[in-house]
Amino acid sequence: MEQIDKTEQYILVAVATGDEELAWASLTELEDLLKTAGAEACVHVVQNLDHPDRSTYIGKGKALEIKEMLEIYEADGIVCDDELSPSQLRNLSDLIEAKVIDRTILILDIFAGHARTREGKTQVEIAQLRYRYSRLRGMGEALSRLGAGIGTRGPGETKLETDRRVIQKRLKLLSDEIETLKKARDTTRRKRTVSAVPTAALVGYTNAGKSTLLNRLTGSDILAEDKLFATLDPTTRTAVLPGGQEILFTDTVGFINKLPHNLIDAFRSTLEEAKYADIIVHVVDSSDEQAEMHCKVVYDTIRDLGITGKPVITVWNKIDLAPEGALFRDFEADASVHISAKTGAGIEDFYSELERLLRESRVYIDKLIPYSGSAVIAEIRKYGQLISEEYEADGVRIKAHIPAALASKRGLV
Ligand SMILES: Nc1nc2c(ncn2[C@@H]2O[C@H](COP(=O)(O)OP(=O)(O)OP(=O)(O)O)[C@@H](O)[C@H]2O)c(=O)[nH]1
Ligand SMILES: [Mg+2]
Repeated sequence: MEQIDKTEQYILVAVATGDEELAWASLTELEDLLKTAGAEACVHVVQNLDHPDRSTYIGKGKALEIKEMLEIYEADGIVCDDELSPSQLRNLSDLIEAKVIDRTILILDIFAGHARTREGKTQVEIAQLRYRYSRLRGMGEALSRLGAGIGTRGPGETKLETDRRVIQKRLKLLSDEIETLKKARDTTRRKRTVSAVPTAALVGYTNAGKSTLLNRLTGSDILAEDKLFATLDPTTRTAVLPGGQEILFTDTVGFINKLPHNLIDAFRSTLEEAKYADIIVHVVDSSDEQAEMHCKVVYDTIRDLGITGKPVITVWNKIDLAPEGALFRDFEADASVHISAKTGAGIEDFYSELERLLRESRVYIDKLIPYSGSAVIAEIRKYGQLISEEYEADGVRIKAHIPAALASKRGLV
């Protein structure tokens, strides 16, 4: 008989420890992730528990129910909406005698499929190998159940390594490579800082419309599509604002609820692009029912990355799709605008708020500060971005970008 290749089918499973609504919404997102990875969901299951079962994630009774459901739906396995511990993964896979995927494997799989640059691919492979390495011992059976689908693909469709010693060697090699790439990235960034052109970083939840906005602002043509994590590698493009100010916009990888820690660590150098920006442009999909939760995730993630103390302009995007009369508020932002990156509506407001914030934010100084002014020097080091410091006979020559408020307070402009 002819073998027909069918799309992998999964049952999606979540444990609700509080708000059940949130657990269902999170499964909807998990289904989007699964589709992006090229598989399909046949049914969603939520179990209410005080906390996930320590040894099997869901309760044993529930697991046996799911085992029956797997037969009825002829599904390939299940996807759990949290990162499972090595023993949860093993025990659950043994109980249901089928493939168990967790949220982390799924996200890593998508990243592997979307990485384009050498840095992106290396970062993903590091995250994947670290995840595998911590789960190899005693996991032979559960791993072999993964077969050849989700969870086994490295960047560029390479097969992921399964031997502990080989993994360790490979991790060392990849980490060295990342160090080299990081140096190159730092150099490029330093060149940018010296040129004194301000930078705005577009950050936001995945699929919010960051790349679409970058394309509109800079007339570029980078990939923007209705997929989660379409962008992995930061892209920087220049633009000139209506008032004549030149500016650099950087598009970055999107965030998601429960972003795997391995991934944050591995992607730190690209995620941190926003750390060196003068302004954060926070893009939100205002047509998404979960917009409020998305905002929270974005603020939590940027705080985790140490990106604080920068002016934030929140862009409520996709206003063409948002429900009429909906109220969008972000109390953490310094400015808020409503736009559609797709139709161009509201872009003028965005420009004028951005120009206002830029004026209020940072200025470039090149000053000789006498040695008696050490307190001022300390302030510049603390609050500004230092480009260079040279010790001369009469004092320290400092080149830096500093907050406009500090510059005027200390008479540096
Ligand atoms: N209707 C409408 N669709 C939009 C708008 N902005 C973006 N989109 C669509 O939303 C989808 C996601 O847009 P992207 O620009 O790829 O989103 P992103 O934030 O870069 O997403 P990732 O790179 O995956 O994190 C695409 O299908 C866009 O066409 C908008 O203002 N209105
Ligand atoms: Mg994008």
